[in-house]
Amino acid sequence: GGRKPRVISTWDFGVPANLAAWAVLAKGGRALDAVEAGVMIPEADLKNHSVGRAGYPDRDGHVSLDASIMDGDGSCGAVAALEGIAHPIQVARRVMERTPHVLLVGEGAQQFAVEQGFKKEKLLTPESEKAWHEWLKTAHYQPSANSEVRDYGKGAGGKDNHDTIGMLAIDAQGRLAGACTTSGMAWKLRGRVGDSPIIGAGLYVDGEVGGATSTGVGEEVIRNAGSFLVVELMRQGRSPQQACEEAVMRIVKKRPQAAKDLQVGFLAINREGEVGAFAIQSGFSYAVCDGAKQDGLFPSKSVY
Ligand code: SD4
Repeated sequence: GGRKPRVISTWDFGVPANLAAWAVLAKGGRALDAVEAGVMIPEADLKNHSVGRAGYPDRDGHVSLDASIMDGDGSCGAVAALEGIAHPIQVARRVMERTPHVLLVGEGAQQFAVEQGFKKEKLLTPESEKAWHEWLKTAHYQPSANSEVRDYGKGAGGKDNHDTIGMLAIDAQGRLAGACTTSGMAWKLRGRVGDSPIIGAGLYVDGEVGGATSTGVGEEVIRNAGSFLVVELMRQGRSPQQACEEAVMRIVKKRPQAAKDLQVGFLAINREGEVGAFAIQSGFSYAVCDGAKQDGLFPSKSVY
């Protein structure tokens, strides 16, 4: 006990998300409640086309959401390819707390959500539908390159970088938790699942060590069990910064040609509250909120 609470999250939209988490932490609340409340902000944001309700759809026009949540004690829950439910992180938490399972997908995840009282609704916004129709004109999908809808060159201070939100928090009692939520890659194949709902890929938390989360091309993160790797490196004594750098370099070394054109970023915190971040491409930013400063936003270091 007796820790200084702190919450960190990916990208510029992490700043308002952190504030919602901070409202929980500042009252002495639980890290798990904080990260859930925090990531619900971008999930609800109609201007955010890569998380939640207003997320861009898959190739066939379905908005399909991925989310995971993990507590420092090893409890975790996730949903993947969930359609028609606006707050996948809440469903992920229900999977964790009210089922013997860790991950529910697709129709089964939706059925569970409805049984739990979540409203089924149409998520595709008029704006997202318009963007999808634009994309259909060429139907060009290049997952390895910086996506047409995400400009990784615009980082901290940039106008419209939109991406997965990954959030990690430590509360006043020293408990750690993390959450990650996304609509995945725009125009993906139907059924495609990224790293965000895969425990150990897009999110991993161990209360004795720290937590990590990722953003970018999920396939690369899954291949390398990214967030688990970051946490294991911290367990072996690396700082969060060193651990994020080593995990990114693992990805780059394995596929150096491909890595030139794609983005992966890691964000990590250890149980002392030290923070690290590293990405392949420049433009990744992360937000830090603690008792000293509530709206900090920092550019991550990167390979390129
Ligand atoms: C995914 N990592 O589904 C997520 C989404 C993301 O840039 O961050 N895209 O692969």
